[in-house]
Amino acid sequence: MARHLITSAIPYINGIKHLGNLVGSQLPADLYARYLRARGHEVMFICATDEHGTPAELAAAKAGKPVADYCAEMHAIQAEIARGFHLSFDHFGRSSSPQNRVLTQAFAKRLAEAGLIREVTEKQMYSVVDGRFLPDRYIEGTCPNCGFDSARGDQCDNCTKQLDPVDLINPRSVISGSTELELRDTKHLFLRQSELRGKLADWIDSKADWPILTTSIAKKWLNDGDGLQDRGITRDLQWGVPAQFDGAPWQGMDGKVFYVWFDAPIEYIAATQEWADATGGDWERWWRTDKGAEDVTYTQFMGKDNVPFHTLSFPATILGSAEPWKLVDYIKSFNYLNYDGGQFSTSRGRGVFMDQALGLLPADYWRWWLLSHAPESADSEFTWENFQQSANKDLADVLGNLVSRVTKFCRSKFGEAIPEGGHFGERETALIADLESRLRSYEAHMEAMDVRKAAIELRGIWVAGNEYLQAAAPWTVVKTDPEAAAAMIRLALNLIRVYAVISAPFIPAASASMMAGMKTDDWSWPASMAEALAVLPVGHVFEVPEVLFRKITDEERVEWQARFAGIRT
Ligand code: B3M
Ligand code: ZN
Repeated sequence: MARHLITSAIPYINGIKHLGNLVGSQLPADLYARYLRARGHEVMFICATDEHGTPAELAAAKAGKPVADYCAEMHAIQAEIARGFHLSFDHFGRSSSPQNRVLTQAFAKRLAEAGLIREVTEKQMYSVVDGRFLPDRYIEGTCPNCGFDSARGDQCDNCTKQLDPVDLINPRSVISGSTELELRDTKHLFLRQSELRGKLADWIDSKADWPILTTSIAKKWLNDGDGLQDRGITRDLQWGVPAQFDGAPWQGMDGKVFYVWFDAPIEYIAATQEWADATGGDWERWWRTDKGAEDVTYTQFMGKDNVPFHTLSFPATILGSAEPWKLVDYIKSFNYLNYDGGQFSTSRGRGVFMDQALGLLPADYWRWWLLSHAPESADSEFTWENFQQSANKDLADVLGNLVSRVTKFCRSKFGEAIPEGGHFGERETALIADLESRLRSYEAHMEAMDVRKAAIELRGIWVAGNEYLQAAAPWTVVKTDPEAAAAMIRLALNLIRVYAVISAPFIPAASASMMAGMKTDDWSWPASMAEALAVLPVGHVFEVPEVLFRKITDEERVEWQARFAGIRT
């Protein structure tokens, strides 16, 4: 059995994420982690909140709270919602942890010793009234590209153009609204990423098996973008990892912190240290190739906008340190999920956010729809019609119906135990052979992280069971040949356990209900279908489970569509 390190991109702390964020990193990472655990592998699944930078400071100010308090509260909320979605993190850390502070400073020191950090004095916007520099989102003004009057210092929300604070027309401070701004000199640390171009190119070239989406973005930035320009890794902010060297401020860096994108990926490692400190576990065997991590397979999950940071910047930190850290082996990236004819919008509250989704329906409905429509080869779109149709058909009509029909029929004709008598005929043999080959194909898709293909195959496995029952018709056969009907039902009851086991990565709560109904905790993955379909022996007691999936009504669909169209209150 192998060891797998899995990380999901760590969500920003400033607010609750929408379903598009969820399907782009945390949810597929959870699917993969659950699958690998079910196959007997040792898994370390890490996520965290990304707590530094201007978004956190500004959101805290808006909420009227000290930023540390704000982050602690939001972390607890995000952790609770993650539990609601059954995200099976081994640890959900915080980038503001003491572990991350120490590690981030240690990386900076190593990079400085390797000659990869230079000091740059540059001009930045300074607010006289606020008595401070205004990095990134602390400044707003008119977009030079589209004329939008509330463009932020780092990006225009209207036309999405990346901006520099000095590009803005009529700039003003977000803190005070003051326009009394001037350009002042400020000193920053720059990471000399360009020095690492050769190493990064060789490393990326060696990853022939990466998805096209990942490789194309990596190569674009490596070759013709400005992705490898030396990059400022400090900011004039208070909240963050202080730009210190051996516990003392770097000369001239007093009161400055590392840029949020410098410390955020380091948190993958630091969060594993947080886990180790909390549990007594060993983090080094996951991350240090001199301490056993050379046997680890490391997979990262993220949306496409995060790919440059994970294929260039973070590897530059790791490679530049010249220390034996584990580098990522495989990067699974995702396109965007759109919402009902437009985009999800956090600022305008357009679309369904994670907390709201759980208020409407249990997590498994969302997990199934999102994963079976994951934006892998292209952007995909959430529509309420599609969601209703897919939940009602796949979950209620196909899977849920099979479970309830089989268990209820058995209860009424044979009682609540696996019935004896009869034997399998041609139809059963054919079903078992069909399921066997479908299962092997499902496994192959899961191993390749082809999420949609895996969902299609799983649905095919559910459908095959239904079609078998339809054709075998034990409810008719029982009238003339009860022994033959008993054999069919014995097979079908065992099929419920098999479905629970193999479906759990997608729909863990429903799977747990199915297992509880079958009164078994034998979660062993089917090595062969013939054996797996005989695990529950004659006489094994079960009970009819509660309805697994209810249907979404047309009234609900219409009401929800209106409710989530815009402006979140
Ligand atoms: N927080 C951006 C995002 O949530 C950022 C990811 C960090 S991964 C180290 O999309
Ligand atoms: Zn614009």
